[in-house]
Amino acid sequence: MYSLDDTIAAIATSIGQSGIGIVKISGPQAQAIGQKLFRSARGRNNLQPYRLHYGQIIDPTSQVTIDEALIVYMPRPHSYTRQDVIEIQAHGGIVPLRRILELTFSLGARPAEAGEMTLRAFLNGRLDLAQAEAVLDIIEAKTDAALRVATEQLGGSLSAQVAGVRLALLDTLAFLEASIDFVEDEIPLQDVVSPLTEVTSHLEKLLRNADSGMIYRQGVRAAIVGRPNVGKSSLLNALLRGDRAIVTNIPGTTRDTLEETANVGGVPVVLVDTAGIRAIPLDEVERIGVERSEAALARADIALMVVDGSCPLENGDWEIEVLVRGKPALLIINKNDLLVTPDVDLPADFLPSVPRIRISALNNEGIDLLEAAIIDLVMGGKVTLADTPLVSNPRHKALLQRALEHSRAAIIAQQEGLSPDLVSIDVREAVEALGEITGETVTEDLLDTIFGKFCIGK
Ligand SMILES: Nc1nc2c(ncn2[C@@H]2O[C@H](COP(=O)(O)OP(=O)(O)OP(=O)(O)O)[C@@H](O)[C@H]2O)c(=O)[nH]1
Ligand SMILES: [Mg+2]
Repeated sequence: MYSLDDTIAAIATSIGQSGIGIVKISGPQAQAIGQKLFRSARGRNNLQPYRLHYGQIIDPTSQVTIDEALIVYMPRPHSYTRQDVIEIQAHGGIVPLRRILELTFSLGARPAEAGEMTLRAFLNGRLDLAQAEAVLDIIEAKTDAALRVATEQLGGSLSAQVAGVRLALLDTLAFLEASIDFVEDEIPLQDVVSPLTEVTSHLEKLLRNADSGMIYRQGVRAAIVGRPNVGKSSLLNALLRGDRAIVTNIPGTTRDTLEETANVGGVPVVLVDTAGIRAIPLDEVERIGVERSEAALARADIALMVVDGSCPLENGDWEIEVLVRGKPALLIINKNDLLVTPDVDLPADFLPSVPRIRISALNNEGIDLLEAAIIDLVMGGKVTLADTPLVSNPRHKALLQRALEHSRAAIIAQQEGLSPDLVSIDVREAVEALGEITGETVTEDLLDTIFGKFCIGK
């Protein structure tokens, strides 16, 4: 079992060179340790709660000064972990921060494990599990939209909905269990089907938004494919609004795949620029590059297929078309600026029913339309950052689905007139699945997996 009795310490800021860095101590001995290694500039060493004290960090045995620092003492329960917490703001170099951390160890703290501060916040009831997971999502957010989804989850929007549904299920469960033990006329009859139906429609509503939520949180991979020289690297640069990839008029410029994350309407899109695919590569390097392009296409969630709109399709385009078929894709007709007869359409059987967007990567024309088309493609036309909280975590989605399946099974069992103990089995399963989202029912293994993904010091 986890221990909350010992005192843990860690560097809470990232390791490197920065203006300041923070060492954080949490646990019963935090205040004593803070007191021992701090010497106030005003000569008073008494750490008053929630006040920023200015002074020096000193090695208590040698009296050597380690750094100039600010220190704050946050007594329990009004701290991140709901334990006594000391935060030391020192200069953000590796050496001073390590020295301060080692001092805390010599005074009785032990190194915090990854995510252990947040784990303590969870174990002490300050955050539920979904909120704790949101902390990591905030740290890892790659776009404003991802950040918004995560802060809402940290604020408890998802937890509140899950708790509400779980409560309704518990109510039904209580009735079912009571009817197992008593004959029917001893307890007031209660409708089972309609509250369960309400539960299923609530869960369906939450699940409806899960895919877009996960896309905001995790992003998508998009492979940019096409013949040599059609403008794939130019497109990558246009979407990144920068000069990331080398662009030349020599076919075969890009020889290896290149990845960059672009913010497309709030969705983190990992763009993979690939070597132009041609059936007979010039040399060994290009042959390997082409293999990598095909592998990148296979791994991607969506394909952005680029063709040169200033000339008719070539055999090479058709060869790539075969590789793209069946994948969610956009057909990007580039070099629109060179178009002599702009409305000559490509054959309808070239990537049939794939949306076509004309752009000029060179002049940045049509890039906003392309971005809208990418969003449409990955969100399936339904972009939702609206009222229902966005389920953005695959773990939550799987548990909501499990709860939904068991709720549906319980409705069927009830309608078929099965005995209350049989109906209650499914209701209980649904309750447990929801409890795993917020952490009422969790195993130590699950907590290890979740908090193991955090950084040390968080
Ligand atoms: N006129 C015009 N030229 C373009 C456009 N997009 C790209 N080009 C030019 O086409 C040439 C090839 O562009 P790249 O972006 O390197 O093409 P690529 O598909 O990455 O080529 P490889 O890496 O060789 O497969 C360069 O000379 C670009 O300036 C466009 O929209 N209009
Ligand atoms: Mg290129």
